[in-house]
Amino acid sequence: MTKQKGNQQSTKNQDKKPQKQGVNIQIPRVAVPRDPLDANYTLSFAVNEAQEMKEFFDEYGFVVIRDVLTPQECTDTLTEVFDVLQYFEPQKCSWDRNDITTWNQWPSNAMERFGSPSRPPIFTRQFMLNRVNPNMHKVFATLIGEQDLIVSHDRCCLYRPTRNVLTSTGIQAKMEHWATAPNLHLDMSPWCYLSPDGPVATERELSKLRYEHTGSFIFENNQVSGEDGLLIQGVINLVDNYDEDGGFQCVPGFPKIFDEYFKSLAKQMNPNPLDELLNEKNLTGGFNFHKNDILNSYGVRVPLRAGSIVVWDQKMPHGSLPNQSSRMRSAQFIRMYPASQLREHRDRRESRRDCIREQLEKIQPSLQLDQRQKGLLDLN
Ligand SMILES: O=C(O)CCC(=O)C(=O)O
Ligand SMILES: [Fe+2]
Repeated sequence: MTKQKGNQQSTKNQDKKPQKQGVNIQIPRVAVPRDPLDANYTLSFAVNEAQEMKEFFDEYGFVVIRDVLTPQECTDTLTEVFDVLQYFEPQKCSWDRNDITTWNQWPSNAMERFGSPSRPPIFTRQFMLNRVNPNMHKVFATLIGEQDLIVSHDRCCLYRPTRNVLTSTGIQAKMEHWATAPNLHLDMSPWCYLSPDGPVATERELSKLRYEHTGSFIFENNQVSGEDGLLIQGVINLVDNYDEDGGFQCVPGFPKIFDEYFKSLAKQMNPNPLDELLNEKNLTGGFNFHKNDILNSYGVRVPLRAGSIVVWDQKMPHGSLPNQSSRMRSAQFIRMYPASQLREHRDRRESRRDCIREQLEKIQPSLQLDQRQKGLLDLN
């Protein structure tokens, strides 16, 4: 345990004006066990190892579950990731998955800096099937302790290799400019989570959603409050991912000190965000830790196999580190939450359903969904 001071934080979109904050609390430096069979990977559990999975999650705030997708399902998902890059704007985008020398021009609605092929969520066939996959459902149900869940509709990522990359001139080059931005963030507002006004503030935001744009599904993910209880997010990994390939990182054990950390930070902010939640704009939604925040040095990479998922407590600072290898990284993002959280929102729920139905209609041949799968999509 080391005592750290001098934290800096920024609310999303305010990266350029960091406020210096001293958070005078102990941050534990937690070592994470590796897989005894292959130390390249973080220790993982099988889908059926419920007790072990829960114990690891309680201790570290995250856990890796292996073999949630088959190798074929990973391949099919990855094909769809490339389809987004290749066919979204065929007239503009010259991307060919089989020719790395073409991996330069991203579609205009991509977020290249974050390795995100599409800003809107993805609604392709295998992406939808992964969302309603029984293994996926089981992992979230085990950790949340509830079967009746709703699945999110979210983005994916593709991190290009940055070492020994074949270029159009035929040489193997270091492609530093292909590296993504390192980041550490929360997909929630700590102020909404801790303040008694949090539920009112998030309700105010959520009730505005009518899903005219699929971006509403992204917005929805971050609007949570302390009333929602345990919230869990995940990254489904599509390609074997080693430390140096870049990808998911988090601060193990942090959920245990979340309340203390952010209450301490709030006291030193002016105005105090816990008092001003209903008056100040931009206090709901995500939270970015500044790039110089000491908390970055507590980030631990979580390397994992293709077909594994890493799931974490939404109170966990997490993000990713850039690729430093000759292999690519690719993953699908996912969240599940109790259906009870959607039940009271009648109007929003109707438009949410309509939007999902509309997206499903575009998938041909159409998906034959059973009751359980429809439940996850809130279509029963
Ligand atoms: O693994 C990553 O790239 C980070 C993913 C992330 O931040 C998320 O899914 O919320
Ligand atoms: Fe995130």
